[in-house]
Amino acid sequence: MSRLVVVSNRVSDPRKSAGAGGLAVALGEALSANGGLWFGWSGTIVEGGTPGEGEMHTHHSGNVTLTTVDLCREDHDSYYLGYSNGVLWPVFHYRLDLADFDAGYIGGYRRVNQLMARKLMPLLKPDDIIWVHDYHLIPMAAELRAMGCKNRIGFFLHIPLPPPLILAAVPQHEWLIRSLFAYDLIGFQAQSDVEHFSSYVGKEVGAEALDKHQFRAFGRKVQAQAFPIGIDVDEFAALTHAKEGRDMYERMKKEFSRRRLLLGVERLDYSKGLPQRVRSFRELLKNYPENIRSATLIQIASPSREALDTYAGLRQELESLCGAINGDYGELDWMPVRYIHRNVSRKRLPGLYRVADVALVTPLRDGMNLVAKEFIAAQDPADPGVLVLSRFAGAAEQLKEALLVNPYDVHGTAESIQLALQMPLIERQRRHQQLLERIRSQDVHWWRKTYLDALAACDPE
Ligand code: ADQ
Repeated sequence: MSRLVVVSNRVSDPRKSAGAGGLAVALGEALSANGGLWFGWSGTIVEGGTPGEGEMHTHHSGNVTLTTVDLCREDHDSYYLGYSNGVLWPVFHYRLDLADFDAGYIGGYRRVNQLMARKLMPLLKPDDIIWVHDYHLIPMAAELRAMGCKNRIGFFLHIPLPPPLILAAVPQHEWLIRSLFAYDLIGFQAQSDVEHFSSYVGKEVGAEALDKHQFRAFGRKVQAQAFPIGIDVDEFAALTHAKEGRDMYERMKKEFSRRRLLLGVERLDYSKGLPQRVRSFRELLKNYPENIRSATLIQIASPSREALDTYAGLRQELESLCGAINGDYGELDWMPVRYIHRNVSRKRLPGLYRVADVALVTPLRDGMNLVAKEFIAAQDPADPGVLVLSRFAGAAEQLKEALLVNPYDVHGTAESIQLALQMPLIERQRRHQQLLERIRSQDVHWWRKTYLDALAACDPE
């Protein structure tokens, strides 16, 4: 059996990752199965270090080797904050208005990918299978190939790929796509991403489409396919019934026995549509005043990328919207919105999902969105809550029995929330059962296996 090498921006110890989230657990499992190497940035920023250089650290966790590389401040700021999160993240989420196209960032992005490839190359064995993750590391395979790497290399993009004319706003768009042709398999979250890839390479590169999924350009053949990521449904259901999940459920259930609970959980990110959601909730209170004093929105938004100005601005906007709604509609003994700018522990989160009558998962754009799937996994099948889901989340391609909304349409979203609050039990049960089947048949284990089987089956070039 070939050894698996996972490359991602951050690395987590599989032995400590129980409860760290499905992805870390699934990758940890794949690595532990035959022994493996997990390679990435250490999380350490060296002040005053030399660009393009970084100390390497290795430790072992069972049969998995964890190897990480430090980054100097200049590299971190241009690679991670600058190009990855200041250019690629906003553009890939269709937010050209928020991108910061500083010409200096690309140098750092290339330098770090080269550094990572240079450090990884001597650690590779000829039959290793390499799986690179996400937008931070798009040119990783091209760098490895330039150093003579002949291994099978796969890539998975966790965020959406935008349509050609949006992608073309990135000054280096051609170079990025050319870099993708150094892989053997490109995994996307959704069919729409594959379509965008196919139309880009057809129009801009003149690639030859060998079939629906295989493209030839730049002297290489690449396979591009959707592998929608899932969650570990059983692990999540177990967490719901474990002590901390149950305690959370019982405490909140007592409080919400006579009130309806609407719930939002995410990183505080502009892709998640938080201001629009709060406005929709306000519209709900205005148009359906029976919800005043009886419905509460709990919005948990954990701190994220606070070094970037766009994120600080979003925080202010959200605080002011929540403050205004509470000021205008709140009573001495009832506040419409509880906004919490913190993480909730993964052990308690399932209990909170289970109490909620309605989950509001309304991103403006999202690769997949795992919160939607976690919410489904945590419901009581006898009395399940309703999922209100943005049609712009990758998850909407699968979760057709959710109430799909256009989050930009504040009025329409408020109408759907009202529908969710009024939905008869029998319809809630029917929708939930179908949603549960969907997240079960394509869970995180299915995702990992299907991807790695497809990578193993690729013809090496
Ligand atoms: P994210 O944008 O981070 O992931 P998501 O898929 O929802 O979004 O995953 C977030 C994870 O963090 C979930 O497991 C959730 O429970 C947890 N989480 C979020 N906010 C939290 C909070 N306040 N407290 C506790 N836990 C919280 C990126 C892409 C997604 C894609 C995933 C996986 O943007 O589209 O689904 O990667 O590929």
